Amino acid sequence: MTTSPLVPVTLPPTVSLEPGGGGLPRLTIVNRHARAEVYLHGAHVTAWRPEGQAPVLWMSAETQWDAAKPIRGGVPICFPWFGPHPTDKSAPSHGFARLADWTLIEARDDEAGVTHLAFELTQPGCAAIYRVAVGSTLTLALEVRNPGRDAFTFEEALHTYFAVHDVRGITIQGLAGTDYLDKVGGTTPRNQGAEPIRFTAETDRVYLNTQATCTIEDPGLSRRIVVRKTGSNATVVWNPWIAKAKAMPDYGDDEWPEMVCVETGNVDAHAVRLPPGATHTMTASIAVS
Ligand code: TA6
Repeated sequence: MTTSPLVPVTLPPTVSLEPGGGGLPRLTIVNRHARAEVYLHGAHVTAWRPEGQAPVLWMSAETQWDAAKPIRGGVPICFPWFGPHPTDKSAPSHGFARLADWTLIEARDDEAGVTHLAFELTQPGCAAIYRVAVGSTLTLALEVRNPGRDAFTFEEALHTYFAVHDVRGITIQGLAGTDYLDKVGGTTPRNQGAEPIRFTAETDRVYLNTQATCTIEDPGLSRRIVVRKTGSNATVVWNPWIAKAKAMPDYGDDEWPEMVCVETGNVDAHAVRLPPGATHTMTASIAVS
């Protein structure tokens, strides 16, 4: 078994550690409810497949498995900013958390057979713990603590890539009537109206003031993916479509119909201001029906 200073805990029999893509350390979880994979690089969940289901998370075949680059697909952790850095153009898109090595600080199975992992990231001025519970539901929780003496403000998102049969055949329910910022070709305020979200072109939307549960209706795979959340006031919905897919080196030109991002976050006007000593927790729970 591979060991790593980033795994200073004893693993239960349901969890193994081995080199994954690019030799990056990967935890594999196999229990009676599901199978999952998590890289220490970015504490990045790259796979989750409940018993009897097709894979729920999408991964690009072109991801670059490089410790200096983000993994394309699964659940990137965007923190402590979302999108481009507000002032530093040299800073990585979506923050440093998904490029950092996180330390596994807990690994255990509960009495219901759900496997619980916790990862820690300590950076100057902030401390984050990311909890992953692998069962017939995948539950993710990002806890950010302010250890300092001054308040600080951050953005965050669990940038989840979901596998779908064909994005042109799905709908997303739950955001009817919700205001959003349309980020395609600028930033335009719009409202979703009564209709569910459908995809006919590049789609990049930040839905605001919403704590709603979103449901991805996927008739092609005869399933619904339900995304519940707490501690989050924004939901981002994204599909790059044709031109953007071609422009990304770690994304296959023909992969865009296979995925949709429904991202649980606090971004833009919903950035979190954390007083000294305080902790903020955001969770996403994903289930298939
Ligand atoms: O969540 C949507 C988005 O902000 C898009 O604008 C696009 O940039 C996407 O994230 C992927 O960003 P990345 O830095 O991972 O290529």
